[in-house]
Amino acid sequence: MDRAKSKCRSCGSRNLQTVLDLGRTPLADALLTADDLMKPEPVYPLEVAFCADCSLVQILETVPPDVLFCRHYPYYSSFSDELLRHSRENALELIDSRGLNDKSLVIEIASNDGYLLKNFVEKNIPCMGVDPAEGPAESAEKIGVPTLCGFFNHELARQLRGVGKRADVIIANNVLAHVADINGFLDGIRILLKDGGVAVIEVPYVRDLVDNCEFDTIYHEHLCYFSATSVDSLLRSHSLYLNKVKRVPIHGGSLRLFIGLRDEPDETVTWLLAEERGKGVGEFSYYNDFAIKVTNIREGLKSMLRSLKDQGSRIAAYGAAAKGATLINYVGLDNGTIDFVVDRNVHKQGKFMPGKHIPIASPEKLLTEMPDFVLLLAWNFAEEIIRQQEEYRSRGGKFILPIPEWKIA
Ligand code: DWN
Repeated sequence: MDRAKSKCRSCGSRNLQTVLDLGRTPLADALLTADDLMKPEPVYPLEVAFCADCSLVQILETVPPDVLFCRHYPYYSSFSDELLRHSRENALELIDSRGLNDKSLVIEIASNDGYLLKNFVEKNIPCMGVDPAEGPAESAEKIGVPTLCGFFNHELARQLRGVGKRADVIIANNVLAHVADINGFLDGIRILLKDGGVAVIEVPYVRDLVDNCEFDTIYHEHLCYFSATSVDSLLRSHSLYLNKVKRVPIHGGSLRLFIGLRDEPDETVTWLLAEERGKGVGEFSYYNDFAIKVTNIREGLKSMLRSLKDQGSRIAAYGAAAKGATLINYVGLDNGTIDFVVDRNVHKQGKFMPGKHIPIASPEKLLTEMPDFVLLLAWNFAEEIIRQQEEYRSRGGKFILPIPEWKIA
């Protein structure tokens, strides 16, 4: 989709200005089997634009959701201890602050493998998950999390309300940014939320993306990159209101949005909106030099890795993450530079990275092969992963963190 024909996903404006163009890239979570390597691999434009009217940063291309979140969607939330801890903290805080009990109803949209709702099941609080990816949904059911395998939208919300379901709490983490029909999605939240209920939604924060050059978190699943300014405007157009907001470090920096049916913003909202105005987050100039910084990161990483290879070093990577696919494809790291990628998600092992077809193995391979360096593609979990790999490091192995500037850890 070229920019001239595109309309803002939130406000419909055509006043879109390109922030960064990562070219035509494969789908970040479309890991390949050995058989797939012989077949043509679909690639799609990955261009990021800023809407001058509502400040929403967004990609222009919309890949059909059933292509992105298909049967073999490989992302399972439970492979990160930090994400499990972060999610449990969120759940227990909600149970306490909202006084949830066996008469309440919690609905999570994009509930994945039950990683978060299991905390409500444990406390006998009625809950249900909604997720279109069959694998994770089956995993959730296996641990006792009732899960409806499908996409959440306005129609599903109407059906649920029609059978008397109204939620005290709706949770939707890392999904609002993924939704093509964002307007139908938010209308669905409005009709499903009980009066006095709260929707708690986490989205990657565009300021962390820009300030820390997290360009690799740009891929086709992430249609929108929110600021408090852009999300406040989007919510208001659906009679939903941002009443509290919290910056959280997960996934490279996110916003946790507390949304209600009444317009009652607290000081966290007024303060963050004012701070964003001060920083110019609602102006194109804030994003102006992002593309230049990203190009510099690419060139710096490429030449550093090339010099390591010239010295005879062997390099692997850790994390068959979606962000890892964006990085290796944009920087141009193929199996001539990266020998293999390791990941503890068993659904990814034995497959190949999109685009560069680097093989994915289990983390044990770091000790059997002892590469000199490991490029940490899952840098957002650096502490957890490096702590696990003490043995590899004690034998002299070194990690390379790729952004915002590469460094050896
Ligand atoms: O928005 C999304 C984010 C939340 O998750 C999804 N659309 C896709 C996905 O993005 P990602 O793949 O970049 O997410 P992660 O969770 O940063 O990926 C980390 C990868 O590293 C996973 O494949 C799991 C793996 N891992 C591991 O092998 N050992 C992770 C940890 C913590 C570990 O110890």
